[in-house]
Amino acid sequence: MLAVDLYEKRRSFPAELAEFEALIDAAGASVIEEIVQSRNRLDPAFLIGSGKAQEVAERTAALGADLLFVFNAMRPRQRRTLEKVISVPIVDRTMLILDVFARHARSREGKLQVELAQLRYRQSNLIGIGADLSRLGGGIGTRGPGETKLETDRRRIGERIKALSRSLESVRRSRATRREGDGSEPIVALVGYTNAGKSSLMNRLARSQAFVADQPFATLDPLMRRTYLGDRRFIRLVDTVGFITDLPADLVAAFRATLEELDAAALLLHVADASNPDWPRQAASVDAILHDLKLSAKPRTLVLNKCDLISERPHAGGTLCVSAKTGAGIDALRAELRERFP
Ligand SMILES: Nc1nc2c(ncn2[C@@H]2O[C@H](COP(=O)(O)OP(=O)(O)OP(=O)(O)O)[C@@H](O)[C@H]2O)c(=O)[nH]1
Ligand SMILES: [Mg+2]
Repeated sequence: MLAVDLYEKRRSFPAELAEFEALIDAAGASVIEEIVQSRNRLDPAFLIGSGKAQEVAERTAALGADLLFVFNAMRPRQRRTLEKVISVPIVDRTMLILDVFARHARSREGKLQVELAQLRYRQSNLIGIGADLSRLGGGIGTRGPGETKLETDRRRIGERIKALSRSLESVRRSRATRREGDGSEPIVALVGYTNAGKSSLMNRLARSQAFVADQPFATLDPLMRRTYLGDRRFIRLVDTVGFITDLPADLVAAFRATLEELDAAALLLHVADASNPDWPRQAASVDAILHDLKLSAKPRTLVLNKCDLISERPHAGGTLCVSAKTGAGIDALRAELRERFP
């Protein structure tokens, strides 16, 4: 794994690096060596400078690594020069995130969306595609032998993108009709950083059995459950895909339809993991993504979760502090929701 620390003041390098490793983990790979270089800026050609690139190439070969994960975003040019030096496939953060999504997609729509995002990313970054991606290098962001046939690959990618877009369209039409039959109770959507505990909170509030796991992007497909708030009041609660800093644009575009569930929501419950010291940065990322999705105007309530893990309440006046795990604060959350929807 290769990372360049650019000393960016508004970001936390250690937190983002840990997050990157969690993604690698969720993709089913493990890091055998971490190469971190500190620089003021990225090298325009090699990302890390040609001498260092050579060193990394030797290290990957000596360690017998299957892949090189690169933490920083690369321009196509930087990727190509690095690829010439490094003999193993190079996987960047976007490819890694797309890979985790691909592993976790269950619904037909989810699978189509991820594949579409992967192909678009490959297309715009001139990454070749092998005959069968999943067979190569353990299936993680692999580039495959198709690399040398970039031209035919591009044509094939273009055709596949068209076919996928058509299939997605028909899946979506049937979903839209399904939604029409739903009741008139207000929709409340759980949004937030990945792994914050949205699905756990959903399970606690709606007595549902959504999949919960201590890894990024456990949830991909939205889940809606009618939820009783007490006092004969109901809402429809929606669990959604988690966000992450610099969520790849191709992914946001591909998941736009799924995220449309958020458009229909009367309230967004922003769930943050209070036990993570990095939660304010994560919450800011969520806000930025909601802004990009044109959802800033939606009523929003911040809910700090995992409060069982912290001894001191964070200084965020009036914010709800709950634990999906122990149930602490859940009654107060229900009461707040009842007040919102009289
Ligand atoms: N201690 C503690 N752990 C929690 C709490 N809520 C969730 N967790 C744990 O946090 C991890 C992530 O929980 P999820 O509910 O899957 O989180 P999520 O926000 O749905 O995550 P994604 O769907 O992956 O974006 C799991 O290991 C949960 O058991 C909580 O209140 N306290
Ligand atoms: Mg989830």
